[in-house]
Amino acid sequence: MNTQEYIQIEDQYGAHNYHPLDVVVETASGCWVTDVEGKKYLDFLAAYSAVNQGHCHPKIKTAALKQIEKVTLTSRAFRNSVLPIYYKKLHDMTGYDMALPMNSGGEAVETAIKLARRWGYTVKGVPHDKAEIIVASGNFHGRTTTVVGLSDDPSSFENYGPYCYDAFPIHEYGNIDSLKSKVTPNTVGILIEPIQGEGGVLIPPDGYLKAIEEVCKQNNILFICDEIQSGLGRAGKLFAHYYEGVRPDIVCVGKALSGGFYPISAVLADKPIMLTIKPGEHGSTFGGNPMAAAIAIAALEVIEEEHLIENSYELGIYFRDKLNALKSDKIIQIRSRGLWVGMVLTCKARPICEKLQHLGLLCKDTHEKIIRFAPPLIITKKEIDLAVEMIEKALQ
Ligand code: IF1
Repeated sequence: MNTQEYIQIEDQYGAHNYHPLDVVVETASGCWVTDVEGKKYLDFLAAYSAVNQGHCHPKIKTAALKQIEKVTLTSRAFRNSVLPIYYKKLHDMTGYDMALPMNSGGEAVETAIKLARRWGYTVKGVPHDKAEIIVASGNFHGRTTTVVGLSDDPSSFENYGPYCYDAFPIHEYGNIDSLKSKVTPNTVGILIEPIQGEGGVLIPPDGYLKAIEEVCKQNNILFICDEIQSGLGRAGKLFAHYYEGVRPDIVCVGKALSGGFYPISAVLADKPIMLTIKPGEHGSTFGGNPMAAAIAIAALEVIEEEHLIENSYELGIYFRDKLNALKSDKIIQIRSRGLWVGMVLTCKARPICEKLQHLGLLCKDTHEKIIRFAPPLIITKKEIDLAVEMIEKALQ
C-alpha cells in the first residue's frame, strides 16, 4: 500500500482527533524515520520528547526483549523483582525519597493532584472538599477530564465540562504577583510546567520558579512541577527546574522515562507527602509492572551512559546559534533551552512544517505561528547542520 491508501483507511476508520502531517512512518532508528515509500526524514519532534534516547534504542530494546521472555505483568497484587531496582534508580538519579509509578503523563498529573489534596486534608488541615491547586495560564498537563479542566485553551476543554473552577484557580504564567493574588488558606499546591511546551517552548522570566518556591514555603503549599516534557534532559538539565536551583515538593515525569517503548510515567516526592496515600487508595493495572520497570531502568541508564543531558545542553547552544545566524525576515524570535527550540514566525507555521516534511525534516507547529524543534538527544552536529540547511530552504 502507498501513503495515500494508508491515509484513506486511517481517516475512514479512525477518530479524527488529530491533524497529522501526511507522512506514514514504517520504521525508525536513532534520529531518523522512514516512511512507507522508503523516504528518510530527520525527526525533530522525537515523539514530543518520548524518544529522547533516539528511536528503537538497542539497549532499551534488549532490556524489553529480555523481560518479555521472563514476565511482563504481575499486577501490583504481587511484588515483582524489577520494580525495587527501578524505584532505587529513580531515587539515586533524582534524590526524591519515593516514586509512584503510573502510565501516561496525564495519569501522573492526576496522581500529583490526588497527592497534594490528600496532603492538604490530612497534614495541612484544609476543610473537607475545599482544597485549591493554583495552575498557570497556557498550561498543558494532559487530556483527562479533571486535567483539561485546568486548561484555558478552548480546544482542550470546551464542551467537556462540567468543571470545578474554584478548585483550580489560574494565574498568569510568569507573573508572581498574579500568583500571590490567587493564594488562599485552602491552597494546597501550585502546579506549573517549568517551561511550557504547548505554549511554544515558553520560558518564564528569571526568578519565577524561585519566587514560587518562596510563596510555597511561606504559605505551607506544595510546589508541583510537571517535568513530563521538559525533564530527563530535554532542556539541557535532568530537570528544567534545575536552572533556578529550586526543589519542588512533587515532580511528574513521563515520556522519555520509557524511551518510547511503552507508556511509563511516575510521580516523585518525599515520604511525608507520598505516604499520605495508603494501600488500596490509588493505583494502576500496568504502572510499576516488570515490563515497565525494565524499560524505564534501561531508558534512564541510556540517559546517563550516553551523556544525553550534556549533549542536549551543548548541542542546544550549537543549534540555537545556527538558527540565530539565519537571515530570514520570517523569524521573530528563537527561544531555547537545551535541544528544545521554539521558533516564532511572522507567518503561519503549518505550511513551513509541510515544506520541511517534503525536504526531509519532521517537526510540529503550535499556536499558529510557532515551530517546535525537539530532536532526539543523541543528535550530532552533522545532523543539526543538515536540519538547519532544510530550515533555511523552507523559510525561503
Ligand atoms: C497529545 C502538547 C506536547 C505534556 C505535559 C503532561 C502531558 C503532556 C507538560 C500528558 C503531553 C503531549 C500530548 C500530545 C501532544 C503533547 C504536547 F502539544 F499538547 F503540549 F508534547 F507539547 N504534561 N503532551 O506535554 O502526557 O498523558 O499524553 O502521556 O497529542 O495530546 P500524556
